[in-house]
Amino acid sequence: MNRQNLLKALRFYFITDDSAPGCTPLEQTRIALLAGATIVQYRNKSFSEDHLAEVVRIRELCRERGAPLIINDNIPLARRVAADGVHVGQDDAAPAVARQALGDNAIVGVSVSTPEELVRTDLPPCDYIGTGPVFPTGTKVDAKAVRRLAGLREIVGISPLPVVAIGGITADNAPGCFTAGAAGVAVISFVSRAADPLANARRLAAACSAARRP
Ligand code: TZP
Ligand code: MG
Repeated sequence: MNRQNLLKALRFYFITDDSAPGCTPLEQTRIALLAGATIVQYRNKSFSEDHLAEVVRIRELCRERGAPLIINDNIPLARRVAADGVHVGQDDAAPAVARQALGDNAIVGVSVSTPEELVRTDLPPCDYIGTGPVFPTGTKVDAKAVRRLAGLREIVGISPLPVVAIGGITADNAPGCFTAGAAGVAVISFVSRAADPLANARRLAAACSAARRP
Protein backbone atom coordinates (compact mmCIF):
# COMPACT_ATOMS: atom_id res chain seq x y z
CA MET A 1 0.00 0.00 0.00
CA ASN A 2 1.43 3.40 -0.86
CA ARG A 3 1.90 6.06 1.80
CA GLN A 4 -1.12 8.11 0.80
CA ASN A 5 -3.46 5.12 1.02
CA LEU A 6 -1.90 4.04 4.29
CA LEU A 7 -2.46 7.50 5.78
CA LYS A 8 -6.09 7.38 4.67
CA ALA A 9 -6.53 3.90 6.13
CA LEU A 10 -5.07 4.81 9.52
CA ARG A 11 -7.53 7.63 10.25
CA PHE A 12 -10.34 5.75 12.00
CA TYR A 13 -8.75 2.62 13.36
CA PHE A 14 -11.22 0.30 15.04
CA ILE A 15 -9.99 -2.52 17.30
CA THR A 16 -12.29 -5.39 18.27
CA ASP A 17 -13.14 -6.15 21.90
CA ASP A 18 -13.54 -9.85 22.72
CA SER A 19 -15.21 -9.22 26.07
CA ALA A 20 -17.68 -6.44 25.43
CA PRO A 21 -21.01 -7.31 27.00
CA GLY A 22 -23.73 -7.57 24.40
CA CYS A 23 -21.76 -6.80 21.24
CA THR A 24 -19.63 -9.43 19.55
CA PRO A 25 -16.45 -8.56 17.63
CA LEU A 26 -18.31 -9.33 14.40
CA GLU A 27 -21.18 -6.99 15.28
CA GLN A 28 -18.73 -4.31 16.46
CA THR A 29 -16.90 -4.55 13.15
CA ARG A 30 -20.11 -4.33 11.16
CA ILE A 31 -21.09 -1.18 13.06
CA ALA A 32 -17.64 0.44 12.88
CA LEU A 33 -17.39 -0.16 9.13
CA LEU A 34 -20.91 1.09 8.55
CA ALA A 35 -20.00 4.31 10.34
CA GLY A 36 -16.81 4.70 8.30
CA ALA A 37 -13.96 2.95 10.11
CA THR A 38 -11.03 2.92 7.71
CA ILE A 39 -9.10 -0.05 9.15
CA VAL A 40 -9.97 -2.86 11.58
CA GLN A 41 -7.72 -4.74 13.98
CA TYR A 42 -8.87 -8.11 15.29
CA ARG A 43 -7.61 -8.29 18.86
CA ASN A 44 -8.38 -11.32 20.97
CA LYS A 45 -6.05 -12.21 23.79
CA SER A 46 -7.81 -15.55 24.27
CA PHE A 47 -8.11 -16.59 20.63
CA SER A 48 -8.94 -20.25 20.02
CA GLU A 49 -10.09 -22.26 17.01
CA ASP A 50 -13.67 -21.52 18.07
CA HIS A 51 -13.12 -17.93 16.96
CA LEU A 52 -11.82 -18.72 13.49
CA ALA A 53 -15.21 -18.47 11.76
CA GLU A 54 -15.69 -15.05 13.35
CA VAL A 55 -12.35 -13.82 12.03
CA VAL A 56 -13.15 -15.15 8.55
CA ARG A 57 -16.46 -13.23 8.60
CA ILE A 58 -14.65 -10.08 9.77
CA ARG A 59 -12.16 -10.63 6.94
CA GLU A 60 -15.06 -10.69 4.46
CA LEU A 61 -16.70 -7.57 5.89
CA CYS A 62 -13.43 -5.65 5.67
CA ARG A 63 -12.96 -6.72 2.06
CA GLU A 64 -16.49 -5.62 1.16
CA ARG A 65 -15.77 -2.20 2.67
CA GLY A 66 -12.24 -1.88 1.32
CA ALA A 67 -10.81 -1.57 4.83
CA PRO A 68 -7.58 -3.40 5.65
CA LEU A 69 -7.76 -6.08 8.34
CA ILE A 70 -4.90 -6.22 10.82
CA ILE A 71 -4.45 -9.07 13.29
CA ASN A 72 -3.11 -8.28 16.74
CA ASP A 73 -0.11 -10.26 17.79
CA ASN A 74 -0.86 -13.51 15.93
CA ILE A 75 1.17 -13.98 12.76
CA PRO A 76 -0.11 -17.52 12.01
CA LEU A 77 -3.70 -16.28 12.24
CA ALA A 78 -2.90 -13.34 9.97
CA ARG A 79 -1.56 -15.79 7.41
CA ARG A 80 -4.49 -18.18 7.76
CA VAL A 81 -7.13 -15.57 7.06
CA ALA A 82 -4.99 -13.67 4.54
CA ALA A 83 -5.17 -10.52 6.65
CA ASP A 84 -3.63 -7.33 5.34
CA GLY A 85 -1.19 -7.13 8.20
CA VAL A 86 -0.31 -7.58 11.81
CA HIS A 87 0.21 -5.38 14.83
CA VAL A 88 2.90 -6.34 17.34
CA GLY A 89 3.67 -5.02 20.81
CA GLN A 90 7.06 -4.61 22.43
CA ASP A 91 6.81 -8.08 23.96
CA ASP A 92 5.47 -9.83 20.85
CA ALA A 93 7.23 -11.15 17.76
CA ALA A 94 9.84 -8.74 16.39
CA PRO A 95 8.66 -6.53 13.51
CA ALA A 96 11.27 -8.13 11.24
CA VAL A 97 9.78 -11.56 11.95
CA ALA A 98 6.31 -10.28 11.08
CA ARG A 99 7.61 -8.70 7.86
CA GLN A 100 9.44 -11.85 6.89
CA ALA A 101 6.35 -14.01 7.53
CA LEU A 102 3.83 -11.77 5.77
CA GLY A 103 5.81 -10.31 2.91
CA ASP A 104 6.51 -6.89 1.46
CA ASN A 105 2.90 -5.93 0.85
CA ALA A 106 1.69 -6.56 4.41
CA ILE A 107 1.03 -3.73 6.84
CA VAL A 108 3.16 -4.09 9.95
CA GLY A 109 2.39 -1.93 12.98
CA VAL A 110 4.23 -1.74 16.28
CA SER A 111 3.31 -0.32 19.69
CA VAL A 112 5.60 2.31 21.14
CA SER A 113 4.77 4.06 24.41
CA THR A 114 7.77 6.28 25.05
CA PRO A 115 10.66 7.90 23.15
CA GLU A 116 12.99 5.36 24.78
CA GLU A 117 10.93 2.52 23.33
CA LEU A 118 10.86 4.24 19.96
CA VAL A 119 14.63 4.41 19.70
CA ARG A 120 15.09 0.78 20.60
CA THR A 121 12.38 -0.48 18.23
CA ASP A 122 13.36 -1.91 14.86
CA LEU A 123 11.34 0.53 12.74
CA PRO A 124 12.48 -0.26 9.15
CA PRO A 125 10.20 -3.34 8.88
CA CYS A 126 7.22 -1.30 10.17
CA ASP A 127 4.63 0.85 8.38
CA TYR A 128 3.17 2.73 11.34
CA ILE A 129 3.40 2.98 15.08
CA GLY A 130 0.60 2.94 17.62
CA THR A 131 1.28 5.04 20.69
CA GLY A 132 -0.43 5.39 24.01
CA PRO A 133 -2.26 5.29 26.21
CA VAL A 134 -2.85 8.94 25.37
CA PHE A 135 -5.75 9.12 27.83
CA PRO A 136 -6.77 6.83 30.70
CA THR A 137 -8.13 3.50 29.50
CA GLY A 138 -9.93 0.71 31.28
CA THR A 139 -9.56 -1.66 28.35
CA LYS A 140 -5.90 -2.70 28.53
CA VAL A 141 -5.09 -3.98 31.99
CA ASP A 142 -1.33 -3.79 31.51
CA ALA A 143 -1.31 -0.41 29.77
CA LYS A 144 1.72 1.78 30.39
CA ALA A 145 1.54 5.28 31.92
CA VAL A 146 -0.86 7.78 30.36
CA ARG A 147 1.08 10.21 28.14
CA ARG A 148 -1.56 12.82 27.27
CA LEU A 149 -1.34 14.99 24.15
CA ALA A 150 2.14 16.23 25.09
CA GLY A 151 3.41 12.65 25.01
CA LEU A 152 1.70 12.06 21.68
CA ARG A 153 3.28 15.23 20.23
CA GLU A 154 6.67 14.09 21.45
CA ILE A 155 6.34 10.72 19.67
CA VAL A 156 5.01 12.35 16.49
CA GLY A 157 7.99 14.71 16.55
CA ILE A 158 10.55 11.93 16.47
CA SER A 159 8.74 9.16 14.59
CA PRO A 160 9.75 8.55 10.98
CA LEU A 161 6.48 6.62 10.57
CA PRO A 162 2.82 7.68 10.76
CA VAL A 163 1.52 7.61 14.33
CA VAL A 164 -1.83 6.26 15.52
CA ALA A 165 -3.01 7.50 18.92
CA ILE A 166 -4.61 4.96 21.26
CA GLY A 167 -6.05 4.83 24.74
CA GLY A 168 -9.23 6.49 25.96
CA ILE A 169 -9.95 8.07 22.57
CA THR A 170 -13.43 9.54 22.07
CA ALA A 171 -15.08 11.73 19.46
CA ASP A 172 -14.42 14.68 21.79
CA ASN A 173 -10.69 14.17 22.28
CA ALA A 174 -9.87 12.79 18.78
CA PRO A 175 -9.55 16.29 17.22
CA GLY A 176 -6.77 17.10 19.71
CA CYS A 177 -4.92 13.94 18.65
CA PHE A 178 -5.04 15.00 14.99
CA THR A 179 -3.88 18.50 15.94
CA ALA A 180 -0.99 16.86 17.79
CA GLY A 181 0.01 15.26 14.48
CA ALA A 182 -1.54 11.81 14.70
CA ALA A 183 -2.32 10.16 11.37
CA GLY A 184 -5.19 8.33 13.02
CA VAL A 185 -6.96 7.37 16.21
CA ALA A 186 -7.56 3.82 17.42
CA VAL A 187 -10.54 2.99 19.61
CA ILE A 188 -11.97 0.01 21.37
CA SER A 189 -14.48 0.85 24.11
CA PHE A 190 -15.75 4.10 22.61
CA VAL A 191 -17.49 1.83 20.10
CA SER A 192 -17.58 -1.64 21.68
CA ARG A 193 -18.96 -0.60 25.06
CA ALA A 194 -21.11 2.35 24.07
CA ALA A 195 -24.79 2.48 24.94
CA ASP A 196 -25.25 3.21 21.23
CA PRO A 197 -22.16 1.89 19.37
CA LEU A 198 -23.33 3.11 15.96
CA ALA A 199 -23.98 6.64 17.22
CA ASN A 200 -20.53 6.81 18.82
CA ALA A 201 -18.85 5.34 15.75
CA ARG A 202 -20.59 7.93 13.57
CA ARG A 203 -19.49 10.76 15.85
CA LEU A 204 -15.93 9.49 15.72
CA ALA A 205 -16.05 9.11 11.93
CA ALA A 206 -17.19 12.74 11.69
CA ALA A 207 -14.32 13.88 13.94
CA CYS A 208 -11.83 11.91 11.83
CA SER A 209 -12.98 13.29 8.52
CA ALA A 210 -13.22 16.85 9.85
CA ALA A 211 -9.58 16.81 10.94
CA ARG A 212 -6.95 18.29 8.66
CA ARG A 213 -5.67 15.84 6.05
CA PRO A 214 -2.08 14.71 6.56
N1 TZP B 1 -3.02 -0.15 23.88
C1 TZP B 1 -2.81 0.98 24.57
S1 TZP B 1 -4.22 1.57 25.28
C2 TZP B 1 -5.14 0.27 24.63
C3 TZP B 1 -4.31 -0.57 23.90
C4 TZP B 1 -4.71 -1.78 23.20
C5 TZP B 1 -6.60 0.10 24.87
C6 TZP B 1 -7.43 1.07 24.12
O1 TZP B 1 -8.80 0.84 24.40
P1 TZP B 1 -9.84 2.02 24.60
O2 TZP B 1 -11.06 1.32 25.10
O3 TZP B 1 -10.07 2.67 23.27
O4 TZP B 1 -9.26 2.95 25.64
MG1 MG C 1 0.51 -7.46 21.76
